[in-house]
Amino acid sequence: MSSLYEPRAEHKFSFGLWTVGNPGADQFGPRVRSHRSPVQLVELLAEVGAWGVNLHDNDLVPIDASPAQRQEIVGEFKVALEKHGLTVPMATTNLFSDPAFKDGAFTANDPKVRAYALQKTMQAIDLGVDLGAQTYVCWGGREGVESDASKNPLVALQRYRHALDFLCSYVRDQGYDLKFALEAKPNEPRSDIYLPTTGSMLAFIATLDHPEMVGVNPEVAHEHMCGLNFTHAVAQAWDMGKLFHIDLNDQNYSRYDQDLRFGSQNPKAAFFLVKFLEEVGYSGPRHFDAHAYRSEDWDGVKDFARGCMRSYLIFKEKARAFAEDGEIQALIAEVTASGQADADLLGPYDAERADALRKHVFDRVALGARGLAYEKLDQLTIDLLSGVR
Ligand code: GCO
Ligand code: MN
Ligand code: MN
Repeated sequence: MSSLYEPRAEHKFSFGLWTVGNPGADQFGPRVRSHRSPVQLVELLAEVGAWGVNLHDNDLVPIDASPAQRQEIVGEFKVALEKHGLTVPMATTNLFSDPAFKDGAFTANDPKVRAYALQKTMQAIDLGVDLGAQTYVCWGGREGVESDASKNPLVALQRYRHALDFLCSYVRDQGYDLKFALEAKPNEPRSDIYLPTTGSMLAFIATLDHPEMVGVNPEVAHEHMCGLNFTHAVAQAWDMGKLFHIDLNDQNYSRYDQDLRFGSQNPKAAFFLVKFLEEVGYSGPRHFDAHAYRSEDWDGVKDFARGCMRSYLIFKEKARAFAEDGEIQALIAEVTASGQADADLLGPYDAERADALRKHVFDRVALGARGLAYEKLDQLTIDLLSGVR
């Protein structure tokens, strides 16, 4: 095994406590793995070579812990982080497990639930900042409905906006160095979740009081669940300067929420994603929001975590090979080649150029007849990815 594929701190690989700590319960059966404490999970992550560990408030501090218990738990956790050299780049709030949130949190119909959700999030922000987090993820797991009879979608959006405006102001007031990253998901656990795609989140951010404090945390599985191209969503977020964080995993298109090991299901899509992130110079955490198959014991969980990071690094190396492959690059250069005439026609708008363009005579038939060799290009990509090239 080459050291090229060994995780290092500079790669910024992180996992949530809830990912490697997932005990393997599903809708049809109970947990299959024993409980591991946050401190044990930090040890596990250090052993596999991760850089960061993320958490929901209640992954670390039980929801009914007393202030003294909270202090003790957080203290022990900090000691473990220090001992193993792990960092907490991101934190978030569990606004979906407790029955109080069965109708959502920020968008719940009951105003007391909405107020409680804000209180819980402020406390979780304090905890995250105390642990060093600079990104705060908001995933609206139960911000949705089974029936539109229960909630007006416009009112729900207004409530959502109020919550985010409130929390941004709170962070500003406290002087915290913290940005929010909104995570879209189309469904699960609700039938329909509000703001279902990264594109919806990006549009919503523009309506907030402090849009500069808010970006997105796109997740592979969430866009794939609704059949979308994840890399395209990430590209749009990047283009807008809003790619604050990313959740990497994998997912069969249109199935239930699977949280598979990164790159395991759709390696070609994972390759183009990694290629994109590396080529634009994304410098944030590479967070794996996935979990091991239910078939696994704790050794299997380590195999899962190592596999996520290894595949990322394999695709990173393949992206380099793609960029340096003469035949591949020649094909790309051929279809994108432009002469002076194209440059003249495609410059920025001015009246003269518009006039020239109106008068220009195109050989439309020749344009349509030209073969683009994308079959060849894609097969070369497959050859490259499968290691025969
Ligand atoms: C999911 C989500 C969550 C969130 C997490 C952080 O599908 O359950 O991806 O794992 O990312 O709650 O906000
Ligand atoms: Mn998810
Ligand atoms: Mn996620």
